Amino acid sequence: MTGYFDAIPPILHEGPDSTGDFAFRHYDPDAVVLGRRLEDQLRFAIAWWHGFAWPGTDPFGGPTFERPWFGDGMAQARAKADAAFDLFAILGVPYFCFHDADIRPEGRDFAENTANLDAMVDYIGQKMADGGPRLLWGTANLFSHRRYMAGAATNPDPEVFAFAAATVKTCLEATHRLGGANYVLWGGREGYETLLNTDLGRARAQAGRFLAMVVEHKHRIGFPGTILIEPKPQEPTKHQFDFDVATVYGFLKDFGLEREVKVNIEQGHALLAGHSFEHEIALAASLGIFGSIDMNRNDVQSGWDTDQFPNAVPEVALAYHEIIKAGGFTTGGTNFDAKLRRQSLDPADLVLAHVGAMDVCARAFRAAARMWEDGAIESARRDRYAGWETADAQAMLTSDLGVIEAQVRARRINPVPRSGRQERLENLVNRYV
Ligand code: XUL
Ligand code: CO
Repeated sequence: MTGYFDAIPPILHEGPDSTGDFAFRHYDPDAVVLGRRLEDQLRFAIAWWHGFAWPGTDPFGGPTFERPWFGDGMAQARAKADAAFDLFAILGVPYFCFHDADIRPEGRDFAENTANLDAMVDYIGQKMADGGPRLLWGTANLFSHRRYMAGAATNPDPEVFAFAAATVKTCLEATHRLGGANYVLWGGREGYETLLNTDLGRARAQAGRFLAMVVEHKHRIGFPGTILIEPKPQEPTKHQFDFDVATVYGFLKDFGLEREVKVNIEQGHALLAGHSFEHEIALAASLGIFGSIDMNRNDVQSGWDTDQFPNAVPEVALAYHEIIKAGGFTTGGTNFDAKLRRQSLDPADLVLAHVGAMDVCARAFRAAARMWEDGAIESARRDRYAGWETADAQAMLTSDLGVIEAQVRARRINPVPRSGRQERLENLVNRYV
């Protein structure tokens, strides 16, 4: 132990009546829900970048956090990893996620970046071997360094494309070495600020080839995990190419990658795209590309990505209901891509943010599971589409407009509108959450 979280005990499940702050009320990892342990259903992961690398800056102010591991050297990177594994142990989370830039110091060039990364992967690998948590996903930070200001794969400069491709190769290999379950690509700068200096078609083709090369390399090295794209409509770039799940699916189809790549859906990104979280999950599942989730929430009034810890059980329950319907997680999980508010300075704040989020998710998952087991929503959905189960309705889908017109005339079809029963269904959900 580093001593940073010294005053804080391991968090245990004490049940809903517990009065302590440092306790789970709803998250009992060993409780069996829908035939699996809750830990295996939810597959919680902690995000290295928000928890340990982010210093509390905002567009108007500098760092507010003073973590003892802040600094540029390898010793600081190791101290950061030590603190991270202390937090993982206190919370008992089964997974973590990282970008290369979160775990290693920035080097002067590609060779130094890679050497730093390799050394930190060795260090983290040893800590994992001691019974620590596993890696849900690794990724490359292709958006913070100034070389990426005009994009990585989509950059007008082929040397930036090369640097990014070489970097992803090293990060995919690092993820493989650590036994990662997935590899994520979030294209934060893969888009543009102004069309006046942008060749859209060329940039999109570069991104398609880049992704295909990542998939080819995955197979070359035998990485068994899933490649995931994380959609987001804007921020930091004004127009991002991976706008939402539907856009990503069109992109994957275009480059023949729809069976190779799935999506990591983030709650805040869904809202920025004008969708609900559950819409994005349900759509991805129906297209066969649902992979994993980044669990957070946005401030509903602010209109940007505030990455707050989840705290609304009804919202989270609807998201998990769609995940349960999709058959649950396979390689994916629930990654807390969420950060503290910048006034939350204490080590305890970092612990309690995760305790609350894990409890909200557990409570929501249990509610969603009850809703699923009772068939509350699903049977109402089935009833609404029951007309399509008849032979006539099915036959219509393989006929043509002329045949259908003849039937409308012969059978004097004259549809009678039926209630969508939205309020009744909302009342029903409220009985569970
Ligand atoms: C940014 C975001 C990223 C990705 C990984 O909004 O969500 O942290 O999750 O690059
Ligand atoms: Co994210």
